Amino acid sequence: MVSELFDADEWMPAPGADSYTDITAHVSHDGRIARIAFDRPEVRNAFRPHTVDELYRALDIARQDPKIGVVLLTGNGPSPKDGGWAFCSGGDQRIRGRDGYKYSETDAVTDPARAGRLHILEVQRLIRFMPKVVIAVVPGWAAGGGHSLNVVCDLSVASAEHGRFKQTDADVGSFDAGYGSAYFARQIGQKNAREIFFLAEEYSAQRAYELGAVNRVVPHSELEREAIAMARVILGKSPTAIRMLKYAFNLVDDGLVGQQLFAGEATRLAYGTDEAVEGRDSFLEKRDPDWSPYPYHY
Ligand code: S0N
Repeated sequence: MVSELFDADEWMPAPGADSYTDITAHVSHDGRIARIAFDRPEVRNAFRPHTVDELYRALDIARQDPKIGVVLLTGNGPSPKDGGWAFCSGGDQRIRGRDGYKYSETDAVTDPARAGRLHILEVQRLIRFMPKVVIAVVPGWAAGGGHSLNVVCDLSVASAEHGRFKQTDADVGSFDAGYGSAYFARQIGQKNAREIFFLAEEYSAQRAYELGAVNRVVPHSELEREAIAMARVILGKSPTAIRMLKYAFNLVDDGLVGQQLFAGEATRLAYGTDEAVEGRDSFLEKRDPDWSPYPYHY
């Protein structure tokens, strides 16, 4: 069983799924939705570097698949130990060293090639920059780096019964000073974000909804169905409009990188115009371009 909430009729294994040990990856039968899940429920879906490598790979496969329009990011459960549910509890504290994380529990020492490599941040950027909607599907705890992943996803839906949130970074001396905190403050306001980080108190899915940290709170048994329904609505929209809107929402907070992503899409759209074709053809035909059909104002 993948997860108690997993509906086997909805999904088939994603490309490369067989090779994963710390996550599961599926696509819907029509190939349009990806479901990527942390699969370490016995540690509240904490991630080790190996987990992050797999997660990055699965997300990047989804990013490059032209049919996939929506990605669901979730955590499998419940824990076989105590029945607890988690989205993700952040970095695996058992293998954290002074200069980074050991690759896995069996590593004798921290791998110097990976030491200090905060590569969950690369996953955050991939979610943020991919031209598709990523929905956090939160069946239980979102804590530490898992809390930050919820922040960075485009939309979030949480379990009413088990969805719980806590930003433990200051408790364990490991802080996300990027999207996880500063962008979070943009989402829910400075005072609220500072309270969540400085006091590190647990808060409920309902409170997360009231703060604007999740979009919907639904009965636990409905969680994945609701996420799929949201994805299906989004898939009914124009892919170009969704992509431009995502990059427009990002732009103001992402500085020149945000502008670069938005501009890249604008350039791609411009390539499709007769005007741009005239520019290319005039060069290839070694003649002056004729811009006369193209007005300075529409
Ligand atoms: C999630 C919490 C609140 C759940 O509490 P609950 O329900 O009482 O369960 P527990 O009994 O505490 O946990 C059940 C079992 O799971 C283990 N476990 C839970 N979380 C982790 C974890 N993160 N790492 C390792 N093990 C974990 C428990 O130990 C327990 O195991 P057993 O049954 O054997 O006793 C609660 O569990 C909790 O507070 N967890 C820790 C949350 C936390 O502090 N996470 C780390 C925060 N920091 C980060 O995530 C940084 C991440 C990161 O990598 C990063 C991000 C941004 C920038 C840089 C970095 C970087 O690389 O450093």
